[in-house]
Amino acid sequence: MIDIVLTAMWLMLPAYIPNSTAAVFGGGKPIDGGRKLGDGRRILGDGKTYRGLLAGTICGMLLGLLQTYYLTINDFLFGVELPSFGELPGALVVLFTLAFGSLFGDMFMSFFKRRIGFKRGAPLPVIDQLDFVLGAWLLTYLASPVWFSENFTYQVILAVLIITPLLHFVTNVIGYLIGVKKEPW
Ligand code: CTP
Ligand code: MG
Ligand code: K
Repeated sequence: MIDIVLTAMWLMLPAYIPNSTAAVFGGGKPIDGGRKLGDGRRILGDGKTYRGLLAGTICGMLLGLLQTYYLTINDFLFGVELPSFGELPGALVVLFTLAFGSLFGDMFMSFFKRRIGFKRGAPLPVIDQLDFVLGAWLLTYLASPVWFSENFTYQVILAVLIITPLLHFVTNVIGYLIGVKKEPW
Protein backbone atom coordinates (compact mmCIF):
# COMPACT_ATOMS: atom_id res chain seq x y z
CA MET A 1 0.00 0.00 0.00
CA ILE A 2 2.61 2.54 1.13
CA ASP A 3 4.82 1.49 -1.81
CA ILE A 4 2.03 2.19 -4.32
CA VAL A 5 1.38 5.61 -2.76
CA LEU A 6 5.06 6.52 -2.68
CA THR A 7 5.57 5.31 -6.26
CA ALA A 8 2.57 7.34 -7.41
CA MET A 9 3.76 10.51 -5.67
CA TRP A 10 7.33 10.07 -6.94
CA LEU A 11 6.18 9.67 -10.54
CA MET A 12 3.79 12.62 -10.31
CA LEU A 13 6.10 15.14 -8.60
CA PRO A 14 7.31 16.65 -11.92
CA ALA A 15 3.62 17.07 -12.86
CA TYR A 16 2.50 18.48 -9.49
CA ILE A 17 5.18 21.14 -9.08
CA PRO A 18 4.43 23.10 -12.30
CA ASN A 19 1.02 24.21 -11.04
CA SER A 20 2.30 25.64 -7.77
CA THR A 21 5.33 27.26 -9.37
CA ALA A 22 3.13 28.75 -12.11
CA ALA A 23 1.06 30.36 -9.36
CA VAL A 24 4.21 31.70 -7.65
CA PHE A 25 6.10 32.90 -10.74
CA GLY A 26 3.21 33.46 -13.15
CA GLY A 27 1.84 36.77 -14.31
CA GLY A 28 2.63 39.15 -17.13
CA LYS A 29 1.59 38.57 -20.72
CA PRO A 30 -1.35 36.18 -21.05
CA ILE A 31 -0.91 33.37 -23.58
CA ASP A 32 -4.09 34.37 -25.42
CA GLY A 33 -2.73 37.92 -25.77
CA GLY A 34 -5.99 39.26 -24.34
CA ARG A 35 -7.96 38.01 -27.34
CA LYS A 36 -11.59 36.94 -27.24
CA LEU A 37 -13.54 34.46 -29.31
CA GLY A 38 -16.85 35.02 -31.10
CA ASP A 39 -18.68 34.32 -27.82
CA GLY A 40 -17.18 37.54 -26.44
CA ARG A 41 -15.16 35.68 -23.83
CA ARG A 42 -11.42 35.35 -23.50
CA ILE A 43 -9.74 32.40 -25.22
CA LEU A 44 -7.95 31.37 -21.99
CA GLY A 45 -8.00 34.36 -19.65
CA ASP A 46 -5.43 36.23 -17.58
CA GLY A 47 -4.74 33.20 -15.39
CA LYS A 48 -2.72 31.48 -18.16
CA THR A 49 0.54 33.33 -18.81
CA TYR A 50 3.78 32.63 -20.67
CA ARG A 51 5.78 33.17 -17.51
CA GLY A 52 3.70 30.64 -15.59
CA LEU A 53 4.00 28.11 -18.41
CA LEU A 54 7.76 28.54 -18.73
CA ALA A 55 8.56 28.69 -15.02
CA GLY A 56 6.27 25.76 -14.27
CA THR A 57 7.74 23.56 -16.99
CA ILE A 58 11.31 24.38 -15.96
CA CYS A 59 10.67 23.79 -12.25
CA GLY A 60 8.89 20.48 -12.90
CA MET A 61 11.75 19.27 -15.07
CA LEU A 62 14.39 20.45 -12.59
CA LEU A 63 12.70 18.56 -9.80
CA GLY A 64 12.59 15.48 -12.03
CA LEU A 65 16.33 15.83 -12.64
CA LEU A 66 16.92 16.05 -8.90
CA GLN A 67 14.88 12.87 -8.48
CA THR A 68 16.95 11.21 -11.22
CA TYR A 69 20.14 12.31 -9.47
CA TYR A 70 18.81 10.92 -6.18
CA LEU A 71 18.19 7.61 -7.94
CA THR A 72 21.80 7.38 -9.11
CA ILE A 73 22.90 7.44 -5.47
CA ASN A 74 20.04 5.68 -3.77
CA ASP A 75 17.29 3.51 -5.26
CA PHE A 76 15.16 3.46 -2.15
CA LEU A 77 13.13 5.88 -0.09
CA PHE A 78 11.63 4.68 3.21
CA GLY A 79 12.57 1.17 2.11
CA VAL A 80 10.50 1.43 -1.07
CA GLU A 81 12.20 0.89 -4.42
CA LEU A 82 11.53 3.97 -6.52
CA PRO A 83 10.71 4.04 -10.24
CA SER A 84 12.99 5.94 -12.63
CA PHE A 85 12.18 8.34 -15.45
CA GLY A 86 14.63 6.42 -17.62
CA GLU A 87 18.21 7.07 -18.66
CA LEU A 88 19.37 10.56 -19.50
CA PRO A 89 19.02 12.21 -21.96
CA GLY A 90 15.87 10.22 -22.87
CA ALA A 91 14.36 10.91 -19.46
CA LEU A 92 14.13 14.57 -20.43
CA VAL A 93 11.28 13.70 -22.79
CA VAL A 94 9.30 12.05 -19.98
CA LEU A 95 10.04 14.94 -17.62
CA PHE A 96 9.01 17.46 -20.25
CA THR A 97 5.70 15.74 -21.02
CA LEU A 98 4.92 15.34 -17.30
CA ALA A 99 5.66 19.01 -16.52
CA PHE A 100 4.43 20.72 -19.67
CA GLY A 101 1.54 18.26 -20.03
CA SER A 102 0.28 19.21 -16.59
CA LEU A 103 0.10 22.89 -17.54
CA PHE A 104 -1.31 21.95 -20.93
CA GLY A 105 -4.19 20.08 -19.26
CA ASP A 106 -4.80 23.07 -16.99
CA MET A 107 -4.81 25.41 -19.99
CA PHE A 108 -7.06 23.13 -22.00
CA MET A 109 -9.64 23.23 -19.20
CA SER A 110 -9.39 27.01 -18.91
CA PHE A 111 -10.38 27.14 -22.57
CA PHE A 112 -13.53 25.15 -21.79
CA LYS A 113 -14.25 27.09 -18.61
CA ARG A 114 -14.26 30.31 -20.66
CA ARG A 115 -16.57 28.71 -23.28
CA ILE A 116 -19.16 27.78 -20.65
CA GLY A 117 -18.92 31.28 -19.22
CA PHE A 118 -16.85 30.67 -16.08
CA LYS A 119 -14.71 33.67 -15.21
CA ARG A 120 -11.04 33.34 -14.37
CA GLY A 121 -10.64 31.66 -10.99
CA ALA A 122 -14.21 30.34 -10.81
CA PRO A 123 -14.09 26.88 -9.23
CA LEU A 124 -14.96 23.79 -11.21
CA PRO A 125 -14.66 20.94 -8.69
CA VAL A 126 -13.07 17.66 -9.78
CA ILE A 127 -11.98 19.21 -13.10
CA ASP A 128 -9.76 21.76 -11.29
CA GLN A 129 -8.20 18.92 -9.31
CA LEU A 130 -7.60 16.52 -12.16
CA ASP A 131 -7.15 18.51 -15.41
CA PHE A 132 -3.41 18.74 -14.93
CA VAL A 133 -3.10 15.03 -14.12
CA LEU A 134 -4.93 14.07 -17.30
CA GLY A 135 -2.82 16.49 -19.38
CA ALA A 136 0.40 15.06 -17.96
CA TRP A 137 -0.75 11.49 -18.56
CA LEU A 138 -1.99 12.15 -22.09
CA LEU A 139 1.19 13.82 -23.35
CA THR A 140 3.43 11.30 -21.59
CA TYR A 141 1.43 8.38 -22.93
CA LEU A 142 1.63 9.75 -26.47
CA ALA A 143 5.37 10.44 -26.31
CA SER A 144 6.52 7.44 -24.23
CA PRO A 145 3.82 4.73 -24.30
CA VAL A 146 6.13 1.94 -23.11
CA TRP A 147 7.54 3.88 -20.17
CA PHE A 148 4.02 5.04 -19.29
CA SER A 149 2.44 1.60 -19.19
CA GLU A 150 5.37 0.09 -17.30
CA ASN A 151 5.17 2.72 -14.57
CA PHE A 152 1.54 3.83 -14.43
CA THR A 153 -0.06 0.53 -13.54
CA TYR A 154 -3.77 0.47 -12.68
CA GLN A 155 -2.94 0.57 -8.98
CA VAL A 156 -0.68 3.60 -9.40
CA ILE A 157 -3.29 5.38 -11.53
CA LEU A 158 -5.95 4.72 -8.89
CA ALA A 159 -3.65 6.01 -6.14
CA VAL A 160 -2.99 9.21 -8.11
CA LEU A 161 -6.70 9.79 -8.72
CA ILE A 162 -7.45 9.45 -5.00
CA ILE A 163 -4.50 11.36 -3.56
CA THR A 164 -4.26 14.24 -6.05
CA PRO A 165 -7.50 16.04 -5.08
CA LEU A 166 -6.45 15.94 -1.42
CA LEU A 167 -2.96 17.27 -2.15
CA HIS A 168 -4.37 19.87 -4.53
CA PHE A 169 -6.77 21.11 -1.87
CA VAL A 170 -4.06 21.41 0.78
CA THR A 171 -1.54 23.18 -1.48
CA ASN A 172 -4.15 25.61 -2.77
CA VAL A 173 -5.25 26.60 0.72
CA ILE A 174 -1.59 27.19 1.56
CA GLY A 175 -1.14 29.18 -1.69
CA TYR A 176 -4.17 31.28 -0.79
CA LEU A 177 -2.96 31.90 2.76
CA ILE A 178 0.50 33.02 1.62
CA GLY A 179 -1.09 35.19 -1.05
CA VAL A 180 0.07 33.59 -4.32
CA LYS A 181 -3.41 32.36 -5.18
CA LYS A 182 -6.46 34.57 -5.45
CA GLU A 183 -8.84 31.77 -4.45
CA PRO A 184 -8.30 28.76 -2.21
CA TRP A 185 -8.98 26.23 -5.05
N1 CTP B 1 -0.65 30.64 -13.83
C1 CTP B 1 0.04 31.26 -14.87
N2 CTP B 1 0.22 30.60 -16.05
C2 CTP B 1 -0.25 29.34 -16.22
C3 CTP B 1 -0.96 28.70 -15.18
C4 CTP B 1 -1.15 29.38 -13.99
O1 CTP B 1 0.49 32.39 -14.73
N3 CTP B 1 -0.02 28.73 -17.41
C5 CTP B 1 -0.82 31.38 -12.55
C6 CTP B 1 -1.88 32.47 -12.66
O2 CTP B 1 -1.46 33.56 -11.87
C7 CTP B 1 -3.12 31.80 -12.06
C8 CTP B 1 -2.50 30.95 -10.97
O3 CTP B 1 -1.27 30.49 -11.53
O4 CTP B 1 -4.05 32.72 -11.55
C9 CTP B 1 -3.36 29.78 -10.52
O5 CTP B 1 -3.64 28.90 -11.59
P1 CTP B 1 -5.12 28.41 -11.91
O6 CTP B 1 -5.90 28.15 -10.68
O7 CTP B 1 -5.00 27.31 -12.90
O8 CTP B 1 -5.71 29.70 -12.69
P2 CTP B 1 -7.03 30.54 -12.43
O9 CTP B 1 -6.62 31.92 -12.08
O10 CTP B 1 -7.96 29.83 -11.55
O11 CTP B 1 -7.66 30.62 -13.91
P3 CTP B 1 -8.67 29.61 -14.62
O12 CTP B 1 -10.06 30.00 -14.23
O13 CTP B 1 -8.40 29.83 -16.07
O14 CTP B 1 -8.28 28.23 -14.20
MG1 MG C 1 -8.14 28.08 -10.49
K1 K D 1 -6.75 24.96 -12.89
